[in-house]
Amino acid sequence: MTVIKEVSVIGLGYIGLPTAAILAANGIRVHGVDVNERNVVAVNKGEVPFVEPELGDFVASGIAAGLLSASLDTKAADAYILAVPTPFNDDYSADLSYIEAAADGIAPLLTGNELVILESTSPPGTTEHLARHLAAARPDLDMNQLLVAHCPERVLPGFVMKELVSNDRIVGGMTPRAAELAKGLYETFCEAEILTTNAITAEMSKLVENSYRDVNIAFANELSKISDKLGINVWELIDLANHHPRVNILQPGPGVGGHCIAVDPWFIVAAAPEEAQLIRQARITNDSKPHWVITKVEEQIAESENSAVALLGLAFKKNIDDLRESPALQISLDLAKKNPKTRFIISEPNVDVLPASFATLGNVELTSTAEAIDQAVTVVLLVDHDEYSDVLPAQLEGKQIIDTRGQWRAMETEIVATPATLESIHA
Ligand code: SAJ
Repeated sequence: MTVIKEVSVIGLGYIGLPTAAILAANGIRVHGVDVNERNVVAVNKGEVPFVEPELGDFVASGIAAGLLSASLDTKAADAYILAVPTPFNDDYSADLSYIEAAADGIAPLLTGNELVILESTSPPGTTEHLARHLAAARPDLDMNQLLVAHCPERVLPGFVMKELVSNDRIVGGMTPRAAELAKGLYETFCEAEILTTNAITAEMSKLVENSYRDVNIAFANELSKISDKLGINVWELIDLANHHPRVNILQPGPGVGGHCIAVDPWFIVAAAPEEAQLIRQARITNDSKPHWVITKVEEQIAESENSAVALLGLAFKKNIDDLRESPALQISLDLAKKNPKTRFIISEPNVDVLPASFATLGNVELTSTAEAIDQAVTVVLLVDHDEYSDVLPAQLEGKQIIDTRGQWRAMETEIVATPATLESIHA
């Protein structure tokens, strides 16, 4: 096989559906496959079952052109792309069951010479595991004929349709021929550089990128604890240090959230537990930050008993509605459970209702930012949503402030100069 005309994409989520749609936009016939019937029905109607700018137009055009379709079962094609989840188990090893299930759907359709690409973020050795799984299911096929490659996604949610085209890609093949064929497929829509390597190096490159960020955020989070102990303003400290031409410290916060940076480093730790000391410690340091913030808030609660606390933000990072692995959510939930006599007034501009995990808690409510601040004695800023930049110094006067993101750092000098009541804890 040299020219790929038909592709089956397994998993129509945040990565699979954009990939399917952009392939269709470039003239390839694409079958999307998903276990969730709701997703299949939506895609066949030209709709997108989640929020991602520009994706709707691509899906609608693909369906209208007859180049994109979706189904619950896998359809035969020249190439298969797996974009299914790889969550981790309780012991931090990866759960490969979604990959295996996708492979089981592909195996009976293989005739030999097809290309199979794994896009899911995976521990080192997973592409080989996939190849062996397919070979075991089809002993009648020559294992050397199976063309299996790994091409990790690197796109940032919210910018997926642009970054699919503009980001460099890494393609790792089980064989050089598999890598070259996969490169040719991505060249149909990717305008940036496509670099080829072997499968395990491609797997590690993705994990290393996210671990690099995790380790650097852990450094910033450790600095915030040290600075708090020594009475230093950590935001000023980092700003000053970053004036050095070769220093670029990231920003501390209430912890690291999302389904990538808080997860991927564990795959490296599981693969090389003795060697991955720094990477493991970064995970521990970042995971300890929510508890540290909770302690700070509880110190304030103890000082002003039974008074209301405003919690600003629940999302895992600014200006999104994604609550997965969110430290802000964890902090809010734990505080409300541990302090039943305290009233917690939550603001989250990007959601309309509190998640179900709050349902049994009578001391929590969701309201507007202005109202939450107005009714609180202690104000805890957990996410740096743009909306919180509009808060005026006058609204915070007389309140205890815990700004875990440093979003109000500039305002602080203005406030601190006037009422002695405002105390900032630099998280
Ligand atoms: N964070 C900080 N301080 C910082 C930067 C981030 O506390 O200075 C926190 C954020 O608030 C958030 C978490 O880290 O809780 C992760 O946010 P992020 O914006 O750093 O990354 P993600 O998880 O949205 O996306 C990452 C990206 N990877 C890298 O930047 C190396 C993206 O390119 C990947 O495609 C994505 O992971 C993925 O899917 O793996």
